[in-house]
Amino acid sequence: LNPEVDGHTYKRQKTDDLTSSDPKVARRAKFEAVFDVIAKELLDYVKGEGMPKDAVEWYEKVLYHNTPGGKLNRGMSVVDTVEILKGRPLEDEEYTKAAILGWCVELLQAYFLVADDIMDQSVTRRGQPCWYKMPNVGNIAINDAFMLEAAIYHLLKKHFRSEKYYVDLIEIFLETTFQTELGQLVDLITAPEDSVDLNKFSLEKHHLIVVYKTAFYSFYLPVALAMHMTGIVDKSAYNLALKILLPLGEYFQVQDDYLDCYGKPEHIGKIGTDILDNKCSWNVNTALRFATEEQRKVLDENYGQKNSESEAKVKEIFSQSPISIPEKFEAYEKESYEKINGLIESVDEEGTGLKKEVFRSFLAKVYKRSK
Ligand code: GPP
Ligand code: MG
Ligand code: MG
Ligand code: MG
Repeated sequence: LNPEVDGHTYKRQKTDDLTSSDPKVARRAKFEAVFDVIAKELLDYVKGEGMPKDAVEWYEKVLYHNTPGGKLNRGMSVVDTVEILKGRPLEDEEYTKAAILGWCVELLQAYFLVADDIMDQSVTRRGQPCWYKMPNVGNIAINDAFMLEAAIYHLLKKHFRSEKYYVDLIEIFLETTFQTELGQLVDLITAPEDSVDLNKFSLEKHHLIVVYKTAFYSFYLPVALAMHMTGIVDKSAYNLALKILLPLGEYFQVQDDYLDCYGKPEHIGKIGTDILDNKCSWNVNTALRFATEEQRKVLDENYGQKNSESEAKVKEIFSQSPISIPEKFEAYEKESYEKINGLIESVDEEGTGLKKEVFRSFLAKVYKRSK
């Protein structure tokens, strides 16, 4: 594989990371190494179909610009969950299969993000320009997003066709995609560009949006895939997983909303657009709940206006008492952590074949995250 296409270098693991004495570095490098394998399979297929060299190179860039390079929490959680459920280290072949499913989740995420950045008119992602903002990309990014999604089903067929749970994998990817698109729909129509009406927002609406646009694909999907792989068939086990993972996903998206305003772009890798985009985010809903009459007036006049002066005025109101978003967020974070831990403690391990550790490890990955 060519790490450098058109002068664009990809952040790739160094081969010595695989033997790093830091277990985190080594684990990530091992997972990233599987991406090179599946990218090669996809590119070989495209070549085999007789596609011209520039098309193969284009797809290579699409895959590498958009799929690795994030935190990889979702993808690596598939591997972690399989390992926890099996209760032992994985054999090579088991590891590779779990990692391929993990990369399918990352491809789904890549597909969503390429499309989401166009819809949200975002500028940067993971410290680089958004894909549609890259030279010569533009609207081709729409087709590129579709091709990132298509890769999932190509890989599932190639690697899982003969497994009993093959149909379950396809169904859960399709259903989760639909759920995410529903969440995205509500996110978008609640944030029209030309008519700002803060009365349309509520924390209930926010709850619906974030569960659908984020929690199903980011939290339930990785764990459910691992459950299918380890032979869990009991419906009640999947329902129990949902009961914990949807609140965890909601907490995660509230963090995302908070960081959109309060995270440093250099640190979170993206420039927040929620205020400019008139989004029904946790910040504005919380602000509406506590705002004085004067503060409400400033919000009505400036939220969702496409200019940085208005955005700055909204940010100023967010930080003022009695709104004080940072303080409210800290309290929310503590409360969510306790609530989710309570849910985890109530898991019946014997009855369901699930393990508390699955949820504990996922919670630990996101609790108090700053990016
Ligand atoms: C996160 O919203 C939600 C998604 C990335 C799902 C998109 C779904 C599609 C069907 C395209 P966000 O806009 O807050 O994410 P970010 O802050 O990372 O842009
Ligand atoms: Mg969005
Ligand atoms: Mg976005
Ligand atoms: Mg966001």
